[in-house]
Amino acid sequence: MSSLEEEITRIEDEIRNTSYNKATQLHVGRLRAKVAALRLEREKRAKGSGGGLGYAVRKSGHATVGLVGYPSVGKSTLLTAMTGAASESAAYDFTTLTIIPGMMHWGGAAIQVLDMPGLVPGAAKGRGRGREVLSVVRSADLILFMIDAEHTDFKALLAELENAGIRINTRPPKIVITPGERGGVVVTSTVRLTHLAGGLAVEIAREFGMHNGSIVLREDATPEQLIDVLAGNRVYVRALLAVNKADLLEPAGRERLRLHLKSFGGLFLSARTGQGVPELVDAIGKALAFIRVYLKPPGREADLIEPIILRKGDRVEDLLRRLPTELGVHFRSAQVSGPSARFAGQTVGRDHRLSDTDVVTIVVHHGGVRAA
Ligand SMILES: Nc1nc2c(ncn2[C@@H]2O[C@H](COP(=O)(O)OP(=O)(O)OP(=O)(O)O)[C@@H](O)[C@H]2O)c(=O)[nH]1
Ligand SMILES: [Mg+2]
Repeated sequence: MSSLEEEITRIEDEIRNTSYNKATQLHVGRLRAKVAALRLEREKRAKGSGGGLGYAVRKSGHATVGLVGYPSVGKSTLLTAMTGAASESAAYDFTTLTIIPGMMHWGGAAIQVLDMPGLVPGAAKGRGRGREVLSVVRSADLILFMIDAEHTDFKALLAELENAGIRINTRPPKIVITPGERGGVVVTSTVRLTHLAGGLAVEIAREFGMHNGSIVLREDATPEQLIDVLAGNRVYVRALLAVNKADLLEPAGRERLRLHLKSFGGLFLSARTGQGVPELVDAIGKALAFIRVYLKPPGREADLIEPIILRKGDRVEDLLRRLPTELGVHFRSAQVSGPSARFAGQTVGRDHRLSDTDVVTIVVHHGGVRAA
């Protein structure tokens, strides 16, 4: 083990063994910042040595879902059940050694599903093909966690992703950091701080090499949240949980699992018999929050038959990416009618956020008005 790894483990142990209360708050916060800074260093080194090389997976379709779970929970069996793609399944661990893509369809959207090697504790530190798997997970639009009655330690899976900078079902913290040249670190907040009071924010910033500048907190953020913003390479991904092999579960076992999973919920299914699979596909489609946008060539009727599929929160620029490149290059404005427009035919720019069932006309420079 490298000394960097030893140092990380030592501090992680110390955090675990320190009871968290008012008196230790500052100390623990400092330790958390230190270990986060060291993890960042570890990532940099792994990349530098070529160790962080991801699998080459070409994203395709309207969104990508990553299957994440311990070995042998049935990820490959589910990929085949949902998409028809062949991915070997077998009754031993680590059957899948690379990323296997499949494609499924939901309400007009094509959804790419990625089957992956099983994840094991220590993945973030490079165990198994952990680092490669995690780099693919980072780029997914939705994570589907999968467990079964024999592999229920869902928290440990979450912790692996946490350690790799992946944040599940949460939004980015409302913190704005602006580095400066002099004057020290100035912390201001729009709310009363209960977790980062007493100079802790400044100390954490220092661990990340920030000695001057401003930190503006627009919520009562925790040390972890501040660390996330300072570290800067976090991704925020939605996730669903599937409990596989329901065909093997007695009602009592199912109830125990349901209690164990508590707030996270979880869809019970059997990848082998197909029971619960259509419901899962539906839940995935809904969670991906697709929207349909219709194009209207100028002076003509809108094509209300074939929508362009986008995601909730997408803007005109995301629509342009789906259209012939010349429209993006010569783009002047867009005219929008529908839920996102204040009035029919509103003229908007590239950063206008679109809504489901909007009708859009693209207006380009030179040659007058034309549309896709
Ligand atoms: N009873 C039952 N067995 C299942 C189900 N789904 C998968 N299995 C079995 O579980 C074993 C492992 O399935 P895989 O699909 O290879 O699991 P995996 O998660 O892809 O495993 P790795 O690739 O090794 O990570 C196989 O023997 C499957 O037939 C299910 O819904 N019910
Ligand atoms: Mg597999």
